[in-house]
Amino acid sequence: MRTVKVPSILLLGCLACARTPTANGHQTASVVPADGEGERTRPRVGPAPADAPEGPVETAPPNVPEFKPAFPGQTRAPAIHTRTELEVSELARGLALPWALAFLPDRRVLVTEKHEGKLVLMTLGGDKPRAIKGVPRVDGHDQGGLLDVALGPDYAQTHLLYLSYYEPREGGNGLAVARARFVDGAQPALDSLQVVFRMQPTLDSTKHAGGRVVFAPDGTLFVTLGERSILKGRVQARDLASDLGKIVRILPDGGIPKDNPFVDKAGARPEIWTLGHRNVLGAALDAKQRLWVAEMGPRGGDELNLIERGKDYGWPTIGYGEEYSGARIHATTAAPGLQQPVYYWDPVISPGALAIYSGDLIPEWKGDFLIAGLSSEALVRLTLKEGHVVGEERLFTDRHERMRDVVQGPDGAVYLLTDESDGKLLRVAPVTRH
Ligand SMILES: [Ca+2]
Repeated sequence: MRTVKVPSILLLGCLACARTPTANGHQTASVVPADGEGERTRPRVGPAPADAPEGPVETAPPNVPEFKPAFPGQTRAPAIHTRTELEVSELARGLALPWALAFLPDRRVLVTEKHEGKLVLMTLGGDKPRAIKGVPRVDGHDQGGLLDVALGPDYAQTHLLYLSYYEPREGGNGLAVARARFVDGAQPALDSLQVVFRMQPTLDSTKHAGGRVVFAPDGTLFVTLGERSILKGRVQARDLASDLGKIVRILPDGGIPKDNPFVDKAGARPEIWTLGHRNVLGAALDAKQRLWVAEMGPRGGDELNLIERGKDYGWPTIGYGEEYSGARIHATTAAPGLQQPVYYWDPVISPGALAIYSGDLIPEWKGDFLIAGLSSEALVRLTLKEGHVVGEERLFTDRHERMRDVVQGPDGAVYLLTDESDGKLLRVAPVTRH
C-alpha cells in the first residue's frame, strides 16, 4: 500500500503553526461513543472546561462498571490543566503511517513508516527527506511493519541504530529487533545489519507484537512485546516458555544478561524480564531510571504499569475491561502474586507511546507522563505523586488526530507523530511571541 512517497513529505516550518487551546478551557470535547472497533474505538474524551466542578477528566460511563479500582486513584484521576500557553507547529506532513521518531545528535530526525517499511531521514529545516537504504524487509499489514527506531547508547562511536519490525517468517511473522550501522551521506544507508532478537514462537497474526525498544542506563535493551491478539497467543502471555505477552531484556548484541530473572529456571526463555502483558507500545524510563509502560488493554482496560524485574502483570488472568464483543475476559480484577496497574482507563485511551518529560522548556510538565493516544486522539498527560497518578489531562483533542508517538526533543519541545496515511510531525512548545 503506497499512498504517499517519501519525497512528497512537506516540511512546513512554522507556516502552519496552529494555536492550540490552553488551560483556559477552550478545547472542544470530541464526543463519540466507544462501541467495539478495537484500537479505532473512540471513547468520549475532552478536558473539563476551566469552570467545571472538580472531577475526573473522563466523564463517559465505564464499559465495565462492575469492576472497581483496587485502590483510590487507580482510575479517573482529577482533571488537571496546563497553564503554559502552548502552540502546536506542523513540521511535516505526508508521512505514511509514521510509527516512531528519533533524533540524531545533530538534530536531524529519523522516522519510521509502518506499512511502507521505510526509515526516513529528515531535517527540521526543510531539506528534502530521504529514505535510508538497507532497511530489513517487513510484514506491513494492519498493526505490523517497521515500528521503533532507537540510537544505540554508543552511537557516537559506532553509529548503530536499532529497529523493531514485524519480520516475515515461514508460518506467519514475529517481532524482530535488528541493529545496523548508519552510513550518512548523499545516499544514506544501513550496513552490517544484524538481527539481535526474534520473538518466539512465530504466529500468523497481524496484531499485538509490541515493538518499543528502550535502552537502560546499564546498556541492556528492553523490548516490549504482545500476545498477538489471537487466542493461541493470548494463552501464552503468562507462559515462560513463550515470548508472547512479555517484556524482554537483552544485551545490545542479542546476548542474555546473566542477571535476568529466569535464566536459571528450566523451560523458561532467559530473555524474559516480565510477563502477563497484552500489548505494550509505550515504554519510558523515569528520573530514577525505572521502566514504566503504557499497555493496550481490552475494551475498558488500558493500563499504566511500573515494570519490576520478574513480575507477572496478570494478562489474561486478571485485568479491567472486557472483549470488544462485550464478552467477559476476566473473572476478577485482582489475584495474589499478580501486579495491579498503577492506573487504568475505562473507557480506553489506546496508548501508542509514552514519554516522561524531563525538559526545561515546559517547566510545569517536568516529571509528567505524556502518552500518545490513538483512539482518544489526544496527548494524555499524567501527574504522579509518590508513585500514584494524581492528575490527568487530555490535550489537543480539538485536532481529531490519532497520536502514535511522543518524544521529548533535544530542545525540550515535545514532538508527536499522527497515525495517518498522511501523517504529521508536530512540535509542541510554549507560544513564541514575534
Ligand atoms: Ca495487567
